[in-house]
Amino acid sequence: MNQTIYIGMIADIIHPGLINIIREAAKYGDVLVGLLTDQAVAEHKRLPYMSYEQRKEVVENIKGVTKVLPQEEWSYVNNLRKYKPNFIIHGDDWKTHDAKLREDIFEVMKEIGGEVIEIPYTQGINSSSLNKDIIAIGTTPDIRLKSLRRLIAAKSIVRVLEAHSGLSGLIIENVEVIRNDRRLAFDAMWSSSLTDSTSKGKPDIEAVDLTTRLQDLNNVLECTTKPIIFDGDTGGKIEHFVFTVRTLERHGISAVIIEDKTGLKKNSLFGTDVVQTQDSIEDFCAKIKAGKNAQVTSDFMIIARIESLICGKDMTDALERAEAYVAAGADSIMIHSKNKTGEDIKTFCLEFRKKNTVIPIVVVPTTFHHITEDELQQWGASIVIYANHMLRASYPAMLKVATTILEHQRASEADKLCMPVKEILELIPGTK
Ligand code: SPV
Ligand code: MG
Repeated sequence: MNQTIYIGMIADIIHPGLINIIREAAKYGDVLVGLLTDQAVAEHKRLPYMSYEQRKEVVENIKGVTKVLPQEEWSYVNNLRKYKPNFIIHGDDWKTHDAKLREDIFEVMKEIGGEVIEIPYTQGINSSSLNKDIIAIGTTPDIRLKSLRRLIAAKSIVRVLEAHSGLSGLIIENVEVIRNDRRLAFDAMWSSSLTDSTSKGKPDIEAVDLTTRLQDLNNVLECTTKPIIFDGDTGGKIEHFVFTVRTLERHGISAVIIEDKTGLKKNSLFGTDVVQTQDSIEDFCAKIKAGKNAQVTSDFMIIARIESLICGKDMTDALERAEAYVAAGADSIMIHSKNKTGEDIKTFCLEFRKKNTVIPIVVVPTTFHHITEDELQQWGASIVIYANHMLRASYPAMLKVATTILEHQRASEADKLCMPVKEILELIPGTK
């Protein structure tokens, strides 16, 4: 039997550095490529541009590659133990930015009696810098639309933040934090009826029509690549909703959430302080079905939002509706509440999960904000939406600056509250 040599890679972008590693590897024996799955990548980097199957097809056809195997985790360790290659090869750049990974691999190769080959890193080109270029290249409606389902499949919980403008979208696109060697970033954006209406000085009562909301959403689409979940309010009349679905799909929006209310919609966070009329199960199911029949792609998602706990109904009603909406074809359900403890959401999730282990649950912890993502995920939630925070953060900041200018009748004191002019000038690439 030939000697085997293992290479771990994502292979979203094939560049001369990768080809060089494969060429070098082939000198040692049969080349086994451990191709990282979406799941393996998701907690550390952006999802690859291409799906696993597409990347596999590319790598299988590269000269020198003997076999492509899935690597399900970021760490190579399990695959090395499983396939016991005689060698593993890696560029020597991991000494600086992947020291822990390098250390683990040396240990496990020693354990299985294999050898680590390090080759000089190909200067001037690597996947991370090319990744930045991919963002600059942008995306297509089709790729963006599909990416929400891929994220749900790949991640333990999909993290979504509200965007109401190109600028707020840009922050969501780019902001990241490194914690325990993991890259934390937002996965997707929420186009909120509350913040879309409020930023136009209008109440959240479906007074801002779809065409107007799409104008602002278009600004977000122009400068971002991450998927978008659209707050479709009640979905309106069934006859109108089918057009909404197609319009959103055409724009590359991944999902619409519609809530089971009827008549004049008021924001859910008013709870029972205002009149909120819940739709009948039958009529809302008809709306879900009509939407599902109208969509063109199989990737677009219609998410049914249950307002029982907002409208003063009980858990049994919420669970009964969840089952009915899923039976009507909803791809996911959102359960909403304004209770501050989160206990009702927890009960709902745990009960729903007893019967249904696959349908993604969306939660919006605006009032129960002390609950962590880990906890939500343990309850069975799949998507967490921070639904209004970008607008809520900007309003007090703007108000403070406006008040400070008035108080001092000059801008000097307010200047300290603002970002430096140089920074705002350079914020948007291509400004100079
Ligand atoms: C929104 O963001 O518009 C929502 C969530 O629908 S909530 O405001 O909590 O109703
Ligand atoms: Mg809303």
